[in-house]
Amino acid sequence: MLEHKINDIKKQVQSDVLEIKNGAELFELEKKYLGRKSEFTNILKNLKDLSPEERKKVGELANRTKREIEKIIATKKQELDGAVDLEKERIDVTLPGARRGVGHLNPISIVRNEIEDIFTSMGFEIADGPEVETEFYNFDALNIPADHPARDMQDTFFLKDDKLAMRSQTSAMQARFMQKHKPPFRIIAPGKVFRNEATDATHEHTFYQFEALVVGENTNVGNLKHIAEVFFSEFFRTDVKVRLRPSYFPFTEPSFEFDITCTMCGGVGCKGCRGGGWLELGGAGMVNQNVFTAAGYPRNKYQGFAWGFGFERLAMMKYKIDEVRLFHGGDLRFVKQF
Ligand code: FA5
Repeated sequence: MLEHKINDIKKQVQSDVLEIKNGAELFELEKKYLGRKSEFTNILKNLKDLSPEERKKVGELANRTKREIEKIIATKKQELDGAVDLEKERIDVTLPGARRGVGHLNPISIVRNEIEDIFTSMGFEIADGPEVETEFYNFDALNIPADHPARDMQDTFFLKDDKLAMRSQTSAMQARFMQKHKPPFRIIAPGKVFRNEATDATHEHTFYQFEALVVGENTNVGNLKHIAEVFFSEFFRTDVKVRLRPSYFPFTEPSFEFDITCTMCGGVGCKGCRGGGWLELGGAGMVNQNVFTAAGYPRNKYQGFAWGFGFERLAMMKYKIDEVRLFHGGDLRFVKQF
């Protein structure tokens, strides 16, 4: 009688377990058949009331069956665990891969990296300075008189405290660097500058310049021209000649407008250079002695040259871009072309 019951329970477990779909259901099944209040536990508890022979027989069967039921449950548990893992790890190798968006350098950064590479290969150091600048470094130390129009609100972004301004040229780095270093040295100072001007295809209010500053006891215009020709030939990967035209900047004496042979026609004359064969690039000159004295150097002991060029204009020439506002416009269709 009891033996039948035990065998029935086992059969019941065998058939019930087939319906189990998850751990919670399996837990319930285990409780039902082996739990404290289960029929099976009850049988085991009452074994003591049987005669010794019967107790031995039924006891053996009950214990064996209990182990078997435990095994059925353990096997099911393994199966369920395995199934969960498989589900988690399932991959459909035929699906197209998830494309990761890769960042892109803005052409300004590309140009900046290239400029820095060329100059460091020529033994230049790279100097960095603040974008919020004092009037002293942006104007006074550069020999720019108090009544110079560049100091007007229309040209320069002054901050609330009007002794501070967003620097309007990287030349502001000249006195900063000189105060802390003794010649000879050669540096470039690349960075962002700001001007309060109406924008058009060739003018931005925020743009990048790089200053070159070379100071020694005998540095001369020939050095300026040579270094510039080496740099521009490397940068444009073509033989570039430099032309200096007289100009005026308060912080250089003499001062020059700086032209290079047209990179599109090599100087013969084309549409890009309006037939002239030359492209205007920026300002340059020999450092004015007043700048040296403002930085704490003795007058007439040193001489040096400086120039300031715009990154955007260089990038425009290199990549034949005809609109400066594209660089900071945030249009991915533009940036992704580089
Ligand atoms: C200067 O800023 C002088 N500091 C350059 C200099 C340095 C002269 C050292 C002598 C010695 P200028 O204002 O011309 O000069 O600007 C230099 C270059 O910056 C220009 O040739 C041009 O390439 C770029 N630039 C000027 N204004 C803008 C603008 N609004 N948008 C884009 N690029 C500009």
